[in-house]
Amino acid sequence: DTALLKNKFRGTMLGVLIGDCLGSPYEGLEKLSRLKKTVLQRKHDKLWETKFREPVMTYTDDSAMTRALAESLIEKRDLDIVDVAQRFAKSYYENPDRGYGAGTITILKQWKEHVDETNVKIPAKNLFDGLGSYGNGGAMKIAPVPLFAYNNYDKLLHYVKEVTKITHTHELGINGAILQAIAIQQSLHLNPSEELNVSNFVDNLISKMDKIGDDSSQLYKERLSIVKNLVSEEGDDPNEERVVQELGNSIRALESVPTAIFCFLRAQRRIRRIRTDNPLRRAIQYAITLGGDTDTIASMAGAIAGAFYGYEKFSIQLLSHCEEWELFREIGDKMLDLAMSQINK
Ligand code: R7I
Ligand code: MG
Ligand code: MG
Repeated sequence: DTALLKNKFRGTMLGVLIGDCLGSPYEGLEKLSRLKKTVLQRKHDKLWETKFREPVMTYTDDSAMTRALAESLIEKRDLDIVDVAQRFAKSYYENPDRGYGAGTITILKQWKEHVDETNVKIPAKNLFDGLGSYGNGGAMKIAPVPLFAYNNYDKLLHYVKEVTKITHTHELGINGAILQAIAIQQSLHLNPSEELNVSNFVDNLISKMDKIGDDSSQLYKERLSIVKNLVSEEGDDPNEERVVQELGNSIRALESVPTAIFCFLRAQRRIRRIRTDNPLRRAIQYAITLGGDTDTIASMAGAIAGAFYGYEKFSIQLLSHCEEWELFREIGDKMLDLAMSQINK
């Protein structure tokens, strides 16, 4: 069904953008107090439901790098990591104040003068005493890859690794990007008018991480079992303290990708003090209440939720408050054309 797929591709790109724009004012804060949750609720009521004139909410590195990766895929009609690196560096120098991670900045600066096949992979390898970064920067920008390879799991794995390694070579950083990409791919294939089978969703992720079979994928598997336990808890008040303690809310991939998946899954049903019938909004708003790396966790949860529910769950009022939202929607459309041309090849 092309109409549904078009919706889902748009929803994925816009989920990245909206989660990032809404989450970034809270980045680095503690999990929100009850009072702050009420303030957040009112602010989001206004943003999602009313039209008003206000400076547009700007996006951060998460959306900037996602956009650059998508535009490279669309232009080159395949993954060309040198072109991707050039675009990452270009968009960094156009606006260096989007909150990039320190390690990523080091890489972008080394690419400034010239990038080619011989030096594209070197800066990432040298980071953190040669261990490479385990930050969530690989996962935060991966959404275009599950769109590109939406029907092909092996291709997804291969492309995620190829593109992630130019910035994140630590196994935890790469597997975090793989997990986020698989979660988006799974969402793209599900029918949003049917109730989501939450435990199937997690079990599929667990078995795919299991097949990867290295040490760090085991750590992700453990986190995913925690996700499953937390999601199955009854009541409408998921204890944020425990969620943060057991899953994390940090800039590390291991402490944020499973958390984002949890936010998406838990938002299938009511959450106390988040008053909305819209589960996509609930996922993003809940991610923000956890504090920590809010732009990235809300953006990753937004991408998974957007891939599941599609474009229609975003209100036009909200979209119109976000920088370049029309461009992100258009990128979704172009990614769909590209993905289709790949399948028919
Ligand atoms: O992963 P990265 O691009 O950062 C993404 C985050 C998101 O939250 C964005 O919204 C933005 O705020 O930044 O950037 P990296 O610099 O690769 O990783 C992020 C941080 O994780 C680093 O600056 C380090 O503080 C830490 N880190 C490590 N510390 C020690 N040893 C990552 N890898 C290591 C490591 O191996
Ligand atoms: Mg950011
Ligand atoms: Mg962040």
